[in-house]
Amino acid sequence: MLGVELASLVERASTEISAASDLETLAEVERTFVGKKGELVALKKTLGGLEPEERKAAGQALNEAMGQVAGQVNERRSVLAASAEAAQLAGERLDLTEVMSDMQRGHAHLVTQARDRLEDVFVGMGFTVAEGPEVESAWYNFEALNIPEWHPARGSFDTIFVELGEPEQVMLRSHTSPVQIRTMETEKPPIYIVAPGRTFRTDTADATHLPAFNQIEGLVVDRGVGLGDLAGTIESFVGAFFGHEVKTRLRPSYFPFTEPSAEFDISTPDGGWLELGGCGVVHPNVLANCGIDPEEFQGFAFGFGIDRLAVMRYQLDDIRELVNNDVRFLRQF
Ligand code: FA5
Repeated sequence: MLGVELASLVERASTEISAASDLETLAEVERTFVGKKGELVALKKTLGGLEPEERKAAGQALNEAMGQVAGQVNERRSVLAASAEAAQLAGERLDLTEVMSDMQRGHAHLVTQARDRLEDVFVGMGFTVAEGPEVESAWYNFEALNIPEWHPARGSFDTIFVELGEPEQVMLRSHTSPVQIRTMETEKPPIYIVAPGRTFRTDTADATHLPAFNQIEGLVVDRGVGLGDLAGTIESFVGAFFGHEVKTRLRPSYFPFTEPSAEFDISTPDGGWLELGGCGVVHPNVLANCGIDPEEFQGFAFGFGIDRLAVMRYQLDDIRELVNNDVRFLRQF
């Protein structure tokens, strides 16, 4: 009789244990069956009326049943505890990507974009990128470039001097051409470099001038290169940067470090021309100043304004827009 009752009780207990979906329900089931006032304990109390032999066997069976139910409860408890912990962790997780997606991403300034693109175009043409310091000595900024102290061209660079050492011997570089000298001093031809960087002059800011602006210098030194290669290089670069509908032209000009020298312009959509920079065949004195034999090697060089190029490419009315730092303006590009 007791055996049948026990078996059905254990079965009921096991069904309820598996059905318990959280720890609280499970504790309730535990109390119902194996708690102090639970059904199995109640059954134990009925043993008193049995014969000693029967009581012993029934007691054993009851204990086994209690052990079985308690074991099942423990097993279920560890499963439920693990999933409760997982649920808690999931609830406390901080989704940082959600916070990030609410923020606005910035982008490079349009002069930086123009500079990066210029570098890409020239690297694609086989040039490497060189650089030099923004504070220069008179030797690199002028003398080695064939502009001695007495030379009138020195005045045309509107140089900002730094009060250091001898007067007018240390300056903020007024062009990127000193990088030509630094490169030729340390590298042997063939040389194919471009050198973008900041340059400074006492120019007053207006629609086409800034006192601190950016130039990119180009220098090629090799055997048998000349004016034709220079014109071809400028044309390829302008085509790659602006598109092939933009035309270039060279106008005779004068720079002490190139001979012959030219200024080069690009065509504007309104049918005009915009001066972009200077260029020419490297003067033999400049090669000789850097220990390169002008009989063996020739070269060409060019230097133009990156800010002016950005003005042209993005069709701006005024170069000062580039330094006003108005985010409403900058965000458009
Ligand atoms: C030079 O600086 C020469 N070093 C260029 C050169 C290099 C010639 C190699 C021959 C061989 P220039 O002073 O013309 O040349 O300046 C070159 C370009 O820099 C100008 O055409 C213009 O695009 C830009 N530029 C000059 N001054 C300013 C300024 N104040 N603001 C913005 N851009 C400027």
